[in-house]
Amino acid sequence: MQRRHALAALAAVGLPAWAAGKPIVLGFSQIGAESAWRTANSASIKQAAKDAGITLKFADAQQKQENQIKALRAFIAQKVDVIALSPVVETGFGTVLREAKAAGIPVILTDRLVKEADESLWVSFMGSDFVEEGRRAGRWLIDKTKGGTGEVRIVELQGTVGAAPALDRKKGFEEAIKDQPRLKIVRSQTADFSRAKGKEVMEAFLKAEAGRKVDVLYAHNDDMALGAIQAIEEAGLKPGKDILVISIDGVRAAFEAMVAGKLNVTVECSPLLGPPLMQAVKDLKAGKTLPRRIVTEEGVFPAEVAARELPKRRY
Ligand code: GZL
Repeated sequence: MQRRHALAALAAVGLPAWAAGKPIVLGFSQIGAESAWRTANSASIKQAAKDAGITLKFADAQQKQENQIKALRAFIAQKVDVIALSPVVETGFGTVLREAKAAGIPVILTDRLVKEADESLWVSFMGSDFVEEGRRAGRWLIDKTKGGTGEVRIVELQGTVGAAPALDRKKGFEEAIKDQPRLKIVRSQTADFSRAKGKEVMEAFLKAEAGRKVDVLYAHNDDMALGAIQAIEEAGLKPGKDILVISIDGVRAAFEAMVAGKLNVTVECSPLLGPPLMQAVKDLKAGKTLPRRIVTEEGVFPAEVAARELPKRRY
C-alpha cells in the first residue's frame, strides 16, 4: 500500500501519522548552558533522542523564561507530538501550558517543576528531590561538626532566584540544621548556578566577613562551589580545610576537586535524564499512562570516596 494511502487509512481510524512509522517529534525547551550539569543534561537528551529514533526539536533559552515561552509556542504551532520543558523558574508558565493542553499536546516536565495549581497541565515530572538534596547536605555537615564546640559560621551560594532547585535546596538544608544552634548561616546570596558568579559572590562574602571566621560554604551546585574555591585560594585560605566546601550535582570536576582536597562532599543530582525522558515519550505515544512523578535515584559522595568513584562517573 502506498505511504499516503497508509496515512489516510490510519487517519480514518483516528491514529496519528507517527503510527505509520513516522518518527515521534519531541519539542524540548532547555534552560541554557549555565553549568556542567546543564551541558551533561543536554548531551544526555540529544543522544537518547537519537538512540530512540525520536526527532528532537531542541530550543536553548539562554537562561531566559521568555525564550522558553516562545519555544513552547513554536512547538505548538508546529504540532509536535510531545513537549518537554525544563523550567528556568517555578512561576509564569501557566498560560503557555494551558495553550499546549488546549492544542492537545502533552507536556512532560523534566529536571525542575513549576508551581501551578492546575497540575493537569503536565502529564509527568521527572527529576530529583531537591529538598532531600538540601537535607543530605545539612546532615553531612551535622555529622562532620558533631562533638565540636563554638559557632559554625556558614555562607551559602544560592542557585538561580525563583528556580525550584534553589528554593528547595535552601529549604532542605535549613530544615536539616534547624535544631543545631551552633550551625549558623551568616550570609546567603544567589550566584545563579554559575562558576563565574560563584567566585564573584564568594569574594564579596570573604571581604564582608574580613576579621571573622567563615567555617563552611554551602553551594547549591558544584559550578558555584568551584568558582568559590578559586576565591578562597586567592584570599590565601585553604578550601576544604580552612573553609569546608559542600556542594550538589556530582559533576566530574567536583570529584577532581575532592581528590585535590579542595571540596569536602558533593550530593549527587543526576543530569542523565535523556533515556527516561525518551522512554516516557514512547510510552505516552503508545497510549500508556505515565507516573505523575519519575524520581531519579542519587547518592552522597564525600571526599573519602572520590578517587575510587571518579573513574566510574558518567558526567
Ligand atoms: C538540577 C538543575 C540545576 C543543577 C545546576 O536539577 O536544575 O541547574 O543543580 C543547574 O547545576 O544549573
